[in-house]
Formats: sequence, C-alpha cells, structure tokens
Amino acid sequence: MSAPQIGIVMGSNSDWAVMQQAALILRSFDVAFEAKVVSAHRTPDLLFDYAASAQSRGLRAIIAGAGGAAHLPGMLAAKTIVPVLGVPVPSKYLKGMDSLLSIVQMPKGIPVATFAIGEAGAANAALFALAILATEQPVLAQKLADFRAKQEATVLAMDLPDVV
Ligand code: RP5
Repeated sequence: MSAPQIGIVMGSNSDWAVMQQAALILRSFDVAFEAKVVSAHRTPDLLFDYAASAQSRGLRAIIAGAGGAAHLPGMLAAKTIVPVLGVPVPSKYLKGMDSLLSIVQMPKGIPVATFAIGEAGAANAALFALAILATEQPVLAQKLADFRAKQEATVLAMDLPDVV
C-alpha cells in the first residue's frame, strides 16, 4: 500500500455520507488517500498535529469537510501550506449555508479553496486534488482527460423525450 497523497478529514463521522464521495473519486483514480475524523473544536490537539505533520508525511492536498460553524478547513490551513480544499457539509437547520459561509469567508492571508455544499462539493474537491497531482503526474493527467471525455460522450448521447 503506497503512502497517502491526499488526506480527507471531517469534523464527525456523520459527515462521512457526504465526504465519501471524495473517497470514491480518489479510489476510482487509484490514488492513495487516508480518511479520518478530526474535529476543530472537539479534538483541537489532533487537528494541530494533523496539519503540522501533513507536509512531511507527503500529503499534497487536504480535503476537509465540516458542517455548521465549520472552522476545520480554515484552522488546518492556518497550520500547513499544503492546499486545503474545504467542503461545506449540509447542516440540520441552515442546510449548509452556515458551513459554506464559514469556510468561504477566510480572511486575507490564509486561503481555503471552497467547494459546493454537499456531495457535489466533495466529489469536485477530489477532482481538484487530482488536478493538483496531475500537474506533476502525466498518467493522472491522462486519466483526468479520459474522465472528461467520458462525461462529454454521456451528455452528447442524451436524448429528450417527445413532447406530450
Ligand atoms: C461538525 O458538526 C461536524 O462537521 C458535523 O457536520 C456537525 C455535527 O456533528 P455531529 O453532532 O454529527 O457529531 O463539527
């Protein structure tokens, strides 16, 4: 088993249903990743350790999902220069708008790349992480091009039903 290139972290195991969409994408591209629960407010020491060791452990990007007052991506970014890709997880009462605004509104100086709320965001964060890796891995670049071509063919083959 090769060392993980991408870290997937989330504030709770209740985020996994959304965040596993990122894992599924990475697995389909045969890219080694790790997935772990790291809570900014419930396990702050773990958060610091994870971020502080990310670069030396070989992680090339961290996909971080959280819901509510979602400070996990921003706090990770504060402690590492490894790119952090934030995924707003839908929340019970505000449907993830709270998560989105918490993640996207990083003050100047510490960037977090922010994706769509929910499963599309998790999947796109994984595709973005692959694009980062693909800048230095031609085999992966070709796989991404193939992925795009397959999507294109699917849409071009779409039919619409007759008007009734
Ligand atoms: C956040 O609180 C997590 O990211 C999760 O989205 C939300 C709810 O967590 P649980 O109460 O399900 O553990 O920290």
